[in-house]
Amino acid sequence: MSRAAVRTACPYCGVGCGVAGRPEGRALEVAGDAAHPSNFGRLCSKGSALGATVGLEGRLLSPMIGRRAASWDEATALVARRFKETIARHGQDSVAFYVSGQLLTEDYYAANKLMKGFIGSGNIDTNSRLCMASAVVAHKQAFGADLVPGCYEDLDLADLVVFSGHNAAWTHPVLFRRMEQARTRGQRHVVIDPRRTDTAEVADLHLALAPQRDVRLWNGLLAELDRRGALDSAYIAAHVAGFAEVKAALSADDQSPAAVAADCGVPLADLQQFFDWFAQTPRTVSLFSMGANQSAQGVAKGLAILNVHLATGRIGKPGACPFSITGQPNAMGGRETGGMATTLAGHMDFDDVSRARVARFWGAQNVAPRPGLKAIDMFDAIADGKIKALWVMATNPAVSLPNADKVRAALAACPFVVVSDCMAQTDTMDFAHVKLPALAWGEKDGTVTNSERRISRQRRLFDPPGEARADWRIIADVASAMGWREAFDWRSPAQVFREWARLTNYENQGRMLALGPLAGLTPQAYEALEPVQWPVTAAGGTARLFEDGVFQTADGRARMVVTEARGPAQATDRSFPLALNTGRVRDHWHTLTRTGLAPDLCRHTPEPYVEMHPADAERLGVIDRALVRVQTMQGEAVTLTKLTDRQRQGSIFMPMHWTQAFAPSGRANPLVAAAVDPKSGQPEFKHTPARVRPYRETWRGFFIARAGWSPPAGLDLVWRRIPQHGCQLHEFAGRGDETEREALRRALSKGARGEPMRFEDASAGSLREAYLAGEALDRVLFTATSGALPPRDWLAELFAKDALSALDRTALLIGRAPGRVVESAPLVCACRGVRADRIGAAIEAGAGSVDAVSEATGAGSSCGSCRPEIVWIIAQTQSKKVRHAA
Ligand SMILES: Nc1nc2c(c(=O)[nH]1)N[C@H]1C(S)=C(S)[C@@H](COP(=O)(O)OP(=O)(O)OC[C@H]3O[C@@H](n4cnc5c(=O)[nH]c(N)nc54)[C@H](O)[C@@H]3O)O[C@H]1N2
Ligand SMILES: Nc1nc2c(c(=O)[nH]1)N[C@H]1C(S)=C(S)[C@@H](COP(=O)(O)OP(=O)(O)OC[C@H]3O[C@@H](n4cnc5c(=O)[nH]c(N)nc54)[C@H](O)[C@@H]3O)O[C@H]1N2
Ligand code: SF4
Ligand SMILES: [Mo]
Repeated sequence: MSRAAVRTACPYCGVGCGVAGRPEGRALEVAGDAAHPSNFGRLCSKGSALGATVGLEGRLLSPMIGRRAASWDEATALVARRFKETIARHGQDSVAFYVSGQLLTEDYYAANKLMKGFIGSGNIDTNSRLCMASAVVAHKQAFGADLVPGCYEDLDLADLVVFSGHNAAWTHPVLFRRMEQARTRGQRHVVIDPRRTDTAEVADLHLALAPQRDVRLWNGLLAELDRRGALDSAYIAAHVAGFAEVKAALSADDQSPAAVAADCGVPLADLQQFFDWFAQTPRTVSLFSMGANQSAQGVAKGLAILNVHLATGRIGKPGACPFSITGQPNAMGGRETGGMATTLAGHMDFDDVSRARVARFWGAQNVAPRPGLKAIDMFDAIADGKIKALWVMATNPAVSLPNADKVRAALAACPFVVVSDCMAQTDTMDFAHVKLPALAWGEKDGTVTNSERRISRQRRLFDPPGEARADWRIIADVASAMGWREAFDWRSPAQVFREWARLTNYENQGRMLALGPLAGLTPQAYEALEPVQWPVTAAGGTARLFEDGVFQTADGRARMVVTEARGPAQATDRSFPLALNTGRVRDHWHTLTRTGLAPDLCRHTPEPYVEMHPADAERLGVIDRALVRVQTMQGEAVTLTKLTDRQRQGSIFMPMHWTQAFAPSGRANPLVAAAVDPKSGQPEFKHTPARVRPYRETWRGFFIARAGWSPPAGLDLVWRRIPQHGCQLHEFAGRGDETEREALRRALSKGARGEPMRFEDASAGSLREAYLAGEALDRVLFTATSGALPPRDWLAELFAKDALSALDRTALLIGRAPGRVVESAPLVCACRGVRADRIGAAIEAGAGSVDAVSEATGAGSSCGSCRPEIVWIIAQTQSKKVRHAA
């Protein structure tokens, strides 16, 4: 390979892997960057598939006003005018920005400066409110600022890693692989998660706690460590305040292991095992993620973990720290620059001293006097008509906020909505009055900060397509048009970055967030910037914070804070007896705008589903892979069941990813209650009382066409779209009669040329229709009221043929594949394309370990994300054998 690789950073998760990209036209070959300290050359399935997502299909390439394309000058002027008019008429708090951890630091800095510095309102909040807000508040209370103590090296060095509500095997796969390596020298893993996730499957111990019992568990651990004399009293005496109060408060509850185990719904022996390991292992890292943060007691969950680490002195030492892991590639950058409504900028708050300092630095007369509205309140204010102009950047709130149909109604009612996105159509774009085309990953240039405070460069691989522009520039142009040209007169991301870095150093008496010498980067040095962890000093970056036991509080001591153990915000009851939990799947990213472009990433989990325990299913009379209604106080979804004993009885789980564009009835968030943590404003995505009922469709069917399609409104249909190579599969089901199916058939045939090949069997209630474009297959529709439908894979493959053979045509008409084709087994290894059946065959043939399966099939030999699933398949196969033998 002669082309030089461009070193950049992955746009997905907060691990922040380095990517070496070799562009050729719009095509891209990617490999892990062997020199990047986050991943040392590894990539997970999503990172490896980046090449499949950089095409221009579906991109927004020109500004749009309403339905017409507009020039940048016109669109910028309109946005500036409408924001100014709204502010003039209704005050500066009548406008808002809702931004995202998928913006670059430069974009974030620009957006925050415009809103908090010049418009003079605090109303800029980020989707990190849904993600990191609880951890941020916990850090501020305990350490005096939003500081993440540890680094990835601590995960290599730890002897015990505790995962609290963190499915690392799927959500931070490359980091998980690093820890798997550490296990070969004896590192132990304990997973605290109501579900037996892939992370739990391969752990040394899984505590399948009852939902929302984490505070009880961690408080119980603290009490037990105290009883055993396992706390570090010297560390507490020297560096911690608040221990006595916390200890006194603990005695309000029965902290005996038996009582804690009973309240948490875990076996006493397992809890004791966890306590033993924790007590015995100085080098312990406690990772916490969405199972902790996304809770109405998210701050308390974080604090309960920090309390234990402070009381044991396990912080600021190699292999020992509490570690809040970030989700998005630049969640951290937003927390630094002031993307959250609750901080001003650069870890400064709204006190008079900080406001005056930031005003001096920006040369701004009108710095926001107080925090703005947090995301949930912001959308409530939009619904109430208090916010009348909204600018959404790099996030898809119509899908990702709780109570999503209420959010959609708010967006629909908002007098002026601007959306900056790379894609022409998203669920949120549908509500935009002005659409602004943003550069996507591979086109934009700037910096991101990962979970371990490491700043990496995202570099440009492609020329900007169409009229798309960098987000920072779009913001700066609007700011200039609003009359603040001087303050936003940047020419390059390097210039924005330098200004941001200078702000971190500005009148800095003790803010640990400081970029030091980076404030003087030349354009060349910015271009060549190597990954570096803040705080940055003349000596370079800093891997670990608090090594000297000094925190960013007035007296330098960390604070232990009393945390009260409560249950879920909304308890289950007789009407809604099940606890609905939501989260992620391995190969999809959020609202599918990117991973939905890569058919190979759609194969591991092609469709939305609700996971439930077989015993719950039996009681409800539902079977595996049946359509059910999932209902909550907020809304209803119709989706397929997935029965598994990895789910706790009484709990169900839905993935968050599906959207109006992919599966309207499979969306999770119209169901989710918007109960928030009172301090952080973060919603309890992990717990909504729900019930499940059979759907009882009267017919099913599917439609395959070259392009994606959505049915006309008014039909009582359940459908989902599953991208394939070269075509799109749409699965349907409905409860209507003949007339409804006929209406659907007519809608689907619209625009088709020629006469269809058609077969109808009224007695069996089945219909098959195929349209050809020339000799090639153009679209097919199959429906049936009873009996099986043919394998979709066979039909999808026909779309790859330029011309159908006579045999293909006959097969189409009789509705059966020539020869014996079975529906293919689920894909396990996305990188090597290995399905479950081949893995099963290898195990049958004697492969008894992941390595042996990997040797035999290739599965798990590339990114390794599927290795926990292979372990699970081996266990399943072996337990089946034991059952047969018995
Ligand atoms: N594949 C993939 N990876 C991603 C993303 C993606 O979309 N796809 N998104 C990224 C982003 S933005 C984020 S924030 C991270 C999130 O990464 P994670 O936090 O690992 O992901 P989630 O699946 O949201 O939730 C984690 C776990 O919390 C558990 N949980 C639910 N309730 C409780 C509880 O009461 N207590 C405890 N202890 N656990 C509970 C859930 O069962 C779930 O397994 O992933 C990042 N990485
Ligand atoms: N039920 C449930 N809901 C959840 C969660 C959960 O666990 N359960 N998790 C929550 C969490 S942790 C998160 S982080 C959110 C994520 O939710 P979102 O932020 O809404 O999800 P994304 O799909 O990542 O949306 C990013 C959008 O930005 C666009 N985009 C990508 N790059 C750029 C860019 O450079 N510039 C611009 N202008 N646009 C860009 C993409 O096309 C896409 O439309 O979801 C939250 N919602
Ligand atoms: S773990 Fe995967 S998604 Fe996360 S940064 Fe690395 S390659 Fe990207
Ligand atoms: Mo997130």
